[in-house]
Amino acid sequence: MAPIRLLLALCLLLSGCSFAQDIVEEIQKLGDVIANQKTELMTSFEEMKTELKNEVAEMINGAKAEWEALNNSTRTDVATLKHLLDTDECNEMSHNCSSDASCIDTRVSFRCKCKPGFTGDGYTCEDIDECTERFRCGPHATCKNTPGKYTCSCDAGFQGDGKDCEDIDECALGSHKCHKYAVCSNTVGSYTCHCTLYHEGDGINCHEVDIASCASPFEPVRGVGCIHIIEKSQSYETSRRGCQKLGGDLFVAINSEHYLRLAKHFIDTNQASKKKYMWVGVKEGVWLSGRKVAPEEEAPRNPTMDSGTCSYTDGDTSEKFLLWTDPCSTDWWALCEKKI
Ligand SMILES: [Ca+2]
Ligand SMILES: [Ca+2]
Repeated sequence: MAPIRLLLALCLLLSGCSFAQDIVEEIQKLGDVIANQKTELMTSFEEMKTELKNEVAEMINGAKAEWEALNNSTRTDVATLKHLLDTDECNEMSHNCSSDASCIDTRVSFRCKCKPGFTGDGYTCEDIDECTERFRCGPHATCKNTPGKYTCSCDAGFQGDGKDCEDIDECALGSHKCHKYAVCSNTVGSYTCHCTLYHEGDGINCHEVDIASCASPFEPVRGVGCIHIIEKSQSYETSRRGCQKLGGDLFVAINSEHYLRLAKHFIDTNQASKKKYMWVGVKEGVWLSGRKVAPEEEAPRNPTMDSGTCSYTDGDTSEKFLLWTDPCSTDWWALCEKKI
């Protein structure tokens, strides 16, 4: 490149010609391209060399075997050669290749080649432990070495083919082991359980705790919380404001069990027999906590939670406590709760 730079320097000195600089830049670019191609060629050359070395090694082994076969033969006439030429050691199973190798018949003998997944000279083949190499399996998967192969299986808490493993949402699938009075939260690779309000424990086992007292006019309901009913027919929003004025809000179920627990209380205390409808904390199919109404919480004949609808409890059911919907402007009583 030095003579070109000299030429450029001279050219600039004499006439300030810019085209010479362009030429130098082009030549430099060309130099870079050639350097890259050289690197690529060297890489493929190295690969070819390794492949060729292996092939040659196999051929030498084969030739050695042929040589030994000839030397070991007790006969020295034409019939010997003919016999050797006609014999297919691979088919006759008279070869001594490894059981993990393929036998290849040659003119006077045979050669052995380790099967894919094995390494060696063909007479002795060892399994390749693919699991020692990184990235054989995907993230969140475990590699297991097997003879000639390997397997990838997703770790516990994940599902997939071993290359792509996705977290299992145990809470959505219902495959969790949370207690019925616990809330399940999905995590990557696992999940957690937390006992619901007025229950305590490790989430797998939850037991009820006593509610000592509630601020008036709220009353304690075991396993549910502090509850109060406003016995005045008003719209959803007005009912909610009524609960809030008392320091609480419309009742929000943490899960279906929590809800059924309150229903049982209403049946036990004859509240259900009053056949009064009460607004609860559900608007357009979503509890005020943000939880969507579960299918088992919806009344079977009124399952639509359309826009502009709010939910009330049908206190007159004898076994189930289900949500019904009405336009939010309808006037019903209010079922309030106050967090302790
Ligand atoms: Ca293997
Ligand atoms: Ca999970």
